[in-house]
Amino acid sequence: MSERFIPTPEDRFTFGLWTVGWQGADPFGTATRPALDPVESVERLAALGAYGVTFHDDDLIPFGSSDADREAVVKRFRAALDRTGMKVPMATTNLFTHPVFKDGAFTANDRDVRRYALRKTIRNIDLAVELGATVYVAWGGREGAESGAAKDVRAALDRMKEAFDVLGQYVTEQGYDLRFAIEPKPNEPRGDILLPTIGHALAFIDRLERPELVGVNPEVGHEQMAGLNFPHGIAQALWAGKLFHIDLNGQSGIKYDQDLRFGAGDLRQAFWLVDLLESARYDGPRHFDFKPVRTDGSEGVWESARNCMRNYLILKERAAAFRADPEVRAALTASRLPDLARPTADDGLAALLADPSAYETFDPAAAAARSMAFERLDQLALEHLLATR
Ligand SMILES: [Mn+2]
Repeated sequence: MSERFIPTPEDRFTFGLWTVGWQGADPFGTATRPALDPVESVERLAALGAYGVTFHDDDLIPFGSSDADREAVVKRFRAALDRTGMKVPMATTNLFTHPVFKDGAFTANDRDVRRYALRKTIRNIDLAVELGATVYVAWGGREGAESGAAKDVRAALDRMKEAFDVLGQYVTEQGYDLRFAIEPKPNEPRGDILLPTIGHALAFIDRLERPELVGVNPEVGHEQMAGLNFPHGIAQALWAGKLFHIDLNGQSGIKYDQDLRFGAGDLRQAFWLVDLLESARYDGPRHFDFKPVRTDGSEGVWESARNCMRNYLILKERAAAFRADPEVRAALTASRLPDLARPTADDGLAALLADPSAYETFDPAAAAARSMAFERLDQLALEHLLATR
């Protein structure tokens, strides 16, 4: 492959330990690859040009470890970070693997489980902050139900709010520089999951005691599983000032959560996503949450990690070429994009009501006859994406 599109830490690419560490176990088959040492993941990803790693508590410290074992693991992990210069910008809690979380964590019907989930989260928040994380992701994969009466959704949302209020109080009292990012997902593993989309999460955040501490961590495949346009969702999260983190991967349509490498699946949505993140000067980590295909061995794991970053950089170059093309600029003007950026009633309500051209003499038939010229614009984008321009 060419020497172009080689990532460096300045690109701020990060990977979850659980991504490259996925052994290939799925609901129908057992692992196809051996377990990976988190220290090896740090070293291999650093060598590939990544900026950092992220983790669930149990990715790093096996569930049920003694305090002494925990300390030893953290010491060894921290040494690998120091040696490689890798950062930990984000961490999260595993509130889904152990059977204790079979009915959820923050919204489990069982109060003891909810209290345990809060303590488990707080314990890992302390470690996350120690390792330098400023974002704490909350994916409530088990918060949901398979049947109607099993979950009182309004009560569950009260408990979800209570959890984020308590966690917000904790980080505030500790003086931590840490914000939370809710990761929406419509289903899987639960039949239906609470806060299923970016929009649901944004509306929920507004009801919290400390909404400024909570944003979203949208994942490409999760929104696409709901048939939604991911770049549109990200645009709204940016518009709301709530894009605290992002999970990049690939998904082919409405089906199970595929977690393909970034750039696989819906390539056009990936193009518009990179165009949006770069145009908006999103300055957070570009975090990959994907699964290396279970058909491949260990070398395939590192190849797919490299390709996630490579595909982002290729799309970044393609999007920049699209935006810089004079013909594209003319086409954007022909499609009236500059006009959309202009306020509609900046002359005020009174002037709007007194303006005959806004209604009395407005010619709807003439306006309806104006072509928007979107076809040409989209073909230019496609040709830039395919590198034919
Ligand atoms: Mn996923």
